[in-house]
Amino acid sequence: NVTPKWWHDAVVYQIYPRSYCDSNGDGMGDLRGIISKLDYLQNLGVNVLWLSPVYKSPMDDNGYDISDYQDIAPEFGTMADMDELLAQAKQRDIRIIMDLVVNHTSDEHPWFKEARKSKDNPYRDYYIWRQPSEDGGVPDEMGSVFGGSGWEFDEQTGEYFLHIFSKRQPDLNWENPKVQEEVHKMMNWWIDKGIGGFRLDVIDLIGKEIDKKITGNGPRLHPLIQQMNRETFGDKDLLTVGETWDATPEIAKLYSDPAREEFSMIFQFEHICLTWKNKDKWTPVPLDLPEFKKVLTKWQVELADQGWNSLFWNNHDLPRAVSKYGCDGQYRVESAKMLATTLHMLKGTPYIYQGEEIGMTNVAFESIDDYRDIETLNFYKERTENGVAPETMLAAVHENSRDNGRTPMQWDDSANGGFSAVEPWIKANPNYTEVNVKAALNDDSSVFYHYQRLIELRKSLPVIVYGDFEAVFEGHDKVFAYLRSNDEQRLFVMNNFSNEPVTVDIPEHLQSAQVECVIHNYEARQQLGDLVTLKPYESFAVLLP
Ligand code: TEU
Ligand code: CA
Repeated sequence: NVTPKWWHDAVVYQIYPRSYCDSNGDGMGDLRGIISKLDYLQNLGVNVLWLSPVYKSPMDDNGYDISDYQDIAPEFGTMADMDELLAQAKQRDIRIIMDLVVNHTSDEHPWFKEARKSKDNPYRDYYIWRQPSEDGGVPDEMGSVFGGSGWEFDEQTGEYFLHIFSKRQPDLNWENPKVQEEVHKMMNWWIDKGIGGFRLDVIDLIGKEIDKKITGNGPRLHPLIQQMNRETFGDKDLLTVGETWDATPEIAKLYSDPAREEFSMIFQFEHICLTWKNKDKWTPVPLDLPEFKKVLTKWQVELADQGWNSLFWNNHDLPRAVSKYGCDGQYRVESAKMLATTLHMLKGTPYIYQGEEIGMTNVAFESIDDYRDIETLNFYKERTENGVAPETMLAAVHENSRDNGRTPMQWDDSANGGFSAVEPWIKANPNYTEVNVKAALNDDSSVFYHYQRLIELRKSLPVIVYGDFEAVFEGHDKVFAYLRSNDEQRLFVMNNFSNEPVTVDIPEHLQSAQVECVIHNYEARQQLGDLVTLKPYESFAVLLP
């Protein structure tokens, strides 16, 4: 009973342009580099590209601090390059969705440059200012996601401004109708250029009401989103995905129930935060598979018919999936394929993060000096200055630093993984000699062809896109298995998340003397008896009669 949408069976590929492909030998990825890889992406079979920001920016947070929403950062190229990318992608039936960062701007945005000039400047209320507290300090205890206070003192006018992220990312005041109007106008300018949609950065924060201590998911939020929908993308057939860190399935319905006319879907991070102790990414804990399965199952079941799931293991803020949830050593290929099948056979729109399709892994730089991410560097400094041993913090950085996903895309085994002719802005992962696109394309049992097959299956088996989800062996601590079904087909998926063989009893109703194995990472299964033994990280999907 869901109205079909083109993004229901789409597969989105996220590009972090800074690290994708450097076409002009300056050590930074760029738009022309992306254009040169469109045939590769078309061969993989993806039909949407989500670009992390390429707008003008001082690059304090690698482009998530925007100083001109309607111009391209020279590091990435020109607006002509952007138009060329849109045109070339369109020729390949690939849509481009832009990263919309409107919770905050850069402190170099003209609006902020004006706002900080004086208290009565017309742009003052585009941002959030407060008087110092009685003792002259910060207005309140609001913190920044990147460490320290969320308030920065501005000498010029003797007031503090709010920044949930870095002090160079001042928060916009969304209660100001002029802010709403300016952002909507800019969004329509991009929509008129023929983009396929938006990824909306930390959009749950635009409803903040600081004096009531509200930041995410406040009562002002959904009215603002519904207004944005009406004023911009609502009557267009675009994919919109909101980044909302603390959403629950109930909250996700508010964002993605088509009747509410807000977004197509959201990114929620409940499965990601399971390996963070007390939501602190710098105290990582091992994967608890039963918990992991419970969360994935909950989202499949509860969002089933009143919203839509996004499906992802990693992005530019997260460690590499095969290192985090699989095995980046002996079973790198098998576990990368297992993770791919586990995710892509679920109900929802899958997102592939650049390099995930060739099983790229976390990097473990010996020195903190090789890291570039502002969040990593801020917290390394803050924690080691407050008693955490450097080697303990470096181990946490190896586990969860955002730079794990930001090392250069590995194209071949030449210097820097073929990403650039010169030393890149961040070092390449030394394993580019074995893990690279060229090797993957020359190996028909590579992770790449596994992803290509999964994408083909999504286009050919309606049960994957719209079938019901039912967890199987829910209590099992090593195997995540589930059944997808509709009136015509039953697809049974089994995934061994462990590095040991596992034997499971197959329930009667799933046993069959004849099955059609549509994908596997060892041998194809011809039948399902009463006992099945899975090899380490073995995964398969079979159509049952
Ligand atoms: O990320 C939201 C965000 O808060 C993440 O940075 C995440 O909370 C953090 O890494 C967890 O420790 C979005 C963008 O994806 C991110 O790249 C930006 O840095 C951030 O917003 C600010 O725009
Ligand atoms: Ca470049």
